[in-house]
Amino acid sequence: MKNFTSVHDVPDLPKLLQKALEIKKYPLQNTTLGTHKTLGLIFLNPSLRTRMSTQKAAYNLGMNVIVMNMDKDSWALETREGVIMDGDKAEHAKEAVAVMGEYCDIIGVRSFPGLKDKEADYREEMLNIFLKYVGIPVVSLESATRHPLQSLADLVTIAELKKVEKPKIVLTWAPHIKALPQAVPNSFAEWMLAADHDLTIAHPEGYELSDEFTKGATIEHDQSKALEDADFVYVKNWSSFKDYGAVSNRFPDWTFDHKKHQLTAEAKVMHCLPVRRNVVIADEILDGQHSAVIQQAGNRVFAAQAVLQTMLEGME
Ligand code: AN0
Ligand code: CP
Repeated sequence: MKNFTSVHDVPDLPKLLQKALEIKKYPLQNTTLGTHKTLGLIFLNPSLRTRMSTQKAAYNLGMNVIVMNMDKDSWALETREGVIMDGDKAEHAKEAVAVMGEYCDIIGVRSFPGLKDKEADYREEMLNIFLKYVGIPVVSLESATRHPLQSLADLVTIAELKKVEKPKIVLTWAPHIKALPQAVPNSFAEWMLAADHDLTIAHPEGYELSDEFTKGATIEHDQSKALEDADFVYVKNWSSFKDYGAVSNRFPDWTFDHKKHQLTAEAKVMHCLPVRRNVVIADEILDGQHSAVIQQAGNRVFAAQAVLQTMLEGME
């Protein structure tokens, strides 16, 4: 596995999932695999879980880690080609990225979409600059359109908690006060379908995701109907793909609460976090016995460790 930017980079998905589950049982079996290897974690946007879990995973493999908060601590990066750089951007991403590649053996990058220009975001401008100029393997820490480390952790969590071979998994849109990326739901859909799971996606009309990610899922505009007999409910807000980045209607009645949960088959409730309580998911669910959100965040370590270990094994 040269890079890890989407499920399409994974040569054998069941094998990677098994590896993550095995690492969870024995996390310290390969503490020298990464000796004298450096992982760079480059954040152009905030993070709690991705930052800490990926760092922990690298430490479990004996790697050194350099965390760089580009948005706060570094020069503002230009990404456009051929521009006269007489504005507020001090450095072109081409040089910055190539330089970072000199200091590291594997690099992770988080780069959110601007949510203004659909084509630019879905072209994955920043991620592609890394892929082109860094010269070392790249791990996505959430790009404009995908969050593969999250999705792998979600797959691990479902594998641990499922009671039937093919559980009913529902990804439901929920309200939010801000315009959020489609990366988490895009990626979740893509990974669940690649893993041959039974996926229903519920959202109000106007919040359709790009069908590049959802082909094979059942789409439902009636949230209550979608939730019937669900074994897992993945709650997440996203802004409109069609009317790109817009939050035209907030649909407050889509908040996931106890009443909604009663429609399910005692579903486990998932969310990537951070979650706004009583906007996206009600207190009684997050504080109750059906919430899987902490286990899910815990599994981020083992997802990241499986990915880093696979890359390091490929370098031996
Ligand atoms: C981000 C998102 O929805 O993509 C990060 C989630 C991991 N969420 C927020 O900005 C609240
Ligand atoms: N779920 C997730 O990626 O969280 P952070 O944004 O805190 O890293």
